[in-house]
Amino acid sequence: MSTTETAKKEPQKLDAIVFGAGFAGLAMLHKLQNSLGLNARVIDKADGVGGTWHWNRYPGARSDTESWVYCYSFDPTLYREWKWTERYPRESEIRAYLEHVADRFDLRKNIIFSTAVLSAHFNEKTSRWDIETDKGDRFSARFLITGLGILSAPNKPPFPGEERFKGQVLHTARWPHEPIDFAGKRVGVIGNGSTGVQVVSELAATVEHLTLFQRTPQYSVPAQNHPLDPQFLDGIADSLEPYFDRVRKSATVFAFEDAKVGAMEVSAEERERVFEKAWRDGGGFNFMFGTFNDIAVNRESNAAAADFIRRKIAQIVTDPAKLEAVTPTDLYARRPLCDNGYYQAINRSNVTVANIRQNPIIEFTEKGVRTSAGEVELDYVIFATGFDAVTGNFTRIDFQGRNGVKMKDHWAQGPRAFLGLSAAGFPNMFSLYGPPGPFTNQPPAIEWQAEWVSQAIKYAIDNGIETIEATPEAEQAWLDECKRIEEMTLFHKIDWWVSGANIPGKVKAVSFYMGGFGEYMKHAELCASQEYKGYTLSPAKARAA
Ligand code: NA7
Repeated sequence: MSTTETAKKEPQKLDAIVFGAGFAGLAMLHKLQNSLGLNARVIDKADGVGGTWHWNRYPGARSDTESWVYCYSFDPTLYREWKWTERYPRESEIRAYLEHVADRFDLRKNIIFSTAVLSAHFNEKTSRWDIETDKGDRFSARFLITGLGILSAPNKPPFPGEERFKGQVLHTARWPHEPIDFAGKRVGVIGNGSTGVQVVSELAATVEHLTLFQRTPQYSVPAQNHPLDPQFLDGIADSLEPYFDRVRKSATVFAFEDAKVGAMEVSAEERERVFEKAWRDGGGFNFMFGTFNDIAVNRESNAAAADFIRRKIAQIVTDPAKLEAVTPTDLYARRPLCDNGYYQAINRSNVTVANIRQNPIIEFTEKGVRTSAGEVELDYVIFATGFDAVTGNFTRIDFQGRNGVKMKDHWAQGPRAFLGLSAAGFPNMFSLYGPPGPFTNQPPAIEWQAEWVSQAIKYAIDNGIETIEATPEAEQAWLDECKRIEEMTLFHKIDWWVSGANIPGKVKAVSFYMGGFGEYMKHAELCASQEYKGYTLSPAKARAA
């Protein structure tokens, strides 16, 4: 044993350890601590709760899911006492909600903040997880649950010369806690996904000039945000269980009802009426999944939706050059966006769209950014370039399962895990909203998974099971099922973060189960009801033998 090893702290023994203090980590800790009475800890590198919402504090940041379903439903009193103020909650309101949850369920005492997990190794001698942090803390935990988030490891593409830029460079997913006054400033925004669209919509009216560096134009529909009547929330609280049961049985776990007919099954007039209504009702997922049931799978239906949105953009953006720049022409098959006045912001005279597909960014200069069309002088450059999504946070921690197999090697050809929860060879480890798992509004799906995992843990404890571990066959069959379904969708035809294509060199992979959450729950319930079919359950005596 080396001197460094002898100097290490003694590991703290835990029943369970959870990585991440966002929606997943808090729900899981509540179950472990308050329902199962286990000795559990959460570790998070942030200095507060919130997960991705701890970091994403950029101007305009908010969820584009309705607040009343962007929350937990497991406790009727919690649901009734928390009054969301707007249809779509701002980042600060989501954080305040999660802080409230942490206090209400007395979770903080078991959360270790400002600490990054370096490694988590499965120890075959003890059948426990050995964890080390950047603070030198060590833990030995029987169960390991990750709530790492699929959209939290920032992607910041490198451009030459950034160090010589005299202005300030910011990334939306690592936004400073102090407010920044952009009044009178020249601001460049790189990226126009959900984040870039929010930043541009919020900042355009404040700044002196905004330049959007856009590579691929996107389809966005109005969010139609509005204040909420507390009585409306009380109405949902009155029938919480059936309401959330319906929400969870829908494909994407949003508040709207799934569409029942295909776009080509109705007349052109009816199609127009449905799209027009959805445009007025607001919401990106509503537009894609609440109008017709085949926008994401049928090219003709997809083209009809795309054509409708393009016509709407043309009614808002009056400058022909800008209109051409922001009008998408490809499939409407990325994550559906919605906005609070994005195209109106684009239309402003103090906003320029730099087409960096045509004229790529060459470098940062002292004064700004140089594209092949020339130099743009700027005070701030905001990277809204998204995330090393889905697997980013898994590959940044040194996870090692049985036989020292590293997660990043196990996932070299893309993520694989039974039900998105359990990778084969990684016993007693569960990943909430891990890949390949459901493609949904997350909080109600996450809390359902947290309950499922807590039941699996209880089952293991009650039945003297030392390790519960997905079989390679179940893992492969699940991946095949995810692939089969994804290949039926148009999402599969697009290069974006869902397939890993936004990160140069990353293997294109199947990251989600796109069969809808209702079907997902059936798979997971069947597994549990058949004594965790798809898992190998090893009793304690097997190890002793
Ligand atoms: P997204 O959706 O991945 O969008 C990132 C944007 O940044 C997108 O417009 C990209 O253009 C652009 N981008 C990425 N890399 C580059 C480089 N190297 N050069 C120029 N432009 C680049 O991230 P968001 O944060 O907006 O949203 C991610 C999810 O978070 C969202 O779906 C919500 O669920 C929350 P591209 O389209 O690749 O041409």
